[in-house]
Amino acid sequence: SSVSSDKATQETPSYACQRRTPLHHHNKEIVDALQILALSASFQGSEARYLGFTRAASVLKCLPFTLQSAEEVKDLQFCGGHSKTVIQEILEDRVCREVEMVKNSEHYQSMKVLTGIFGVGIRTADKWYRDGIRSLSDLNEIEGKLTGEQKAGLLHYTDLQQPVTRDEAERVEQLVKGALQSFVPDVQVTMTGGFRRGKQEGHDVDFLITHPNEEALNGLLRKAVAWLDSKGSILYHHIKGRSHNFARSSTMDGHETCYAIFALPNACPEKSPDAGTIQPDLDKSPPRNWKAVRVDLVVAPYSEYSYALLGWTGSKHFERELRRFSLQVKKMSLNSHGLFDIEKKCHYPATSEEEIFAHLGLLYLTPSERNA
Ligand code: TTP
Ligand code: MN
Ligand code: MN
Ligand code: MN
Repeated sequence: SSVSSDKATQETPSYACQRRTPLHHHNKEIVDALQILALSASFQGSEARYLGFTRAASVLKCLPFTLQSAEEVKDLQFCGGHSKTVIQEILEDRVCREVEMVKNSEHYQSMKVLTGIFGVGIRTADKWYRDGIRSLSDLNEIEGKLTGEQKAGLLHYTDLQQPVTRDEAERVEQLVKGALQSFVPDVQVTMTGGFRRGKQEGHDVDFLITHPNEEALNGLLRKAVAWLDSKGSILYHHIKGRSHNFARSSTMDGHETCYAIFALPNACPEKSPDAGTIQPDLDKSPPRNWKAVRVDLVVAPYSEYSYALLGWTGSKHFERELRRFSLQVKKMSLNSHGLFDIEKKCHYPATSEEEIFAHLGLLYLTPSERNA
């Protein structure tokens, strides 16, 4: 009967792709706590608990007000009992004991460090943990067993832990465009991922590359990456070729993709008033004039471009919900190549993201409303 409980009982559509999820919201403290529990669940291999906490966090991101009393939590939709208990505890005590325990646990802390290495997933990290590995220095003992990707990840760990700023992302974009355009002047390059959703920083920079003439894309990624490599701009890369049997699975992505670590040159310093002053060089080692930055480059044929754009803009939870909605509600299989109607046995071509939302009977959401 109170105003606040009316707010909480407002209809929330059940799939995250049916609601607008802004980047900034009103319940950061609680969302952060639920996301720690989600991450911890995924570290323990519990997909169901990961989803439960992730869904609850995602619902709170859309609430148009800050939760204030435990009473308001009762009517929250799509929040499981466990999540509700966590939320109520935070509202009453400012902290949740379970979250504090997770944050202090050796498994969570080690898994966070180990999965933070480029090329290390949860399975690898957990296997290492069971072998007694706890920290980066422990990895020196098994250096010979690391993949090339993991060695590069370890070597550039400190840089890659630093968030990539929007300014840095734009300088990466100039590098990438320059390389691609030297081979195909009118190639289309779009920054996707978190930056397209409006984030001011990210863990990497994602790009989608296309051209109306599919021939122009043949071998382009390899040539552009080799060109950047020859200029010293690339610290590590591996290219996954285009796979042609992607249609079998809705979660597999078959686009040609380059996973890279760039050596991004520092921004030119602004001329300061004392630019001419001679500074004594006390430190003999020359300052490093670059930063290691993770970059993903994806090539999509023009006919699949809109699906690839939708699929690589994220967020990860938004993508997951979009595919779940397609399958469960529409009986359609969605991936970053296209949309297949399972009952009518037909594909739906699309020339824009708007068209894809329309095919699914969904209200169009701009990239900045997809921060689920
Ligand atoms: P990420 O770069 O991992 O995440 P992000 O850009 O949202 O956030 P961050 O700032 O941490 O970088 O992934 C970007 C999107 O690409 C995300 O929605 C998942 C999607 N994607 C893959 O990562 N791999 C794939 O094979 C496909 C099809 C999509
Ligand atoms: Mn990204
Ligand atoms: Mn990623
Ligand atoms: Mn990425």
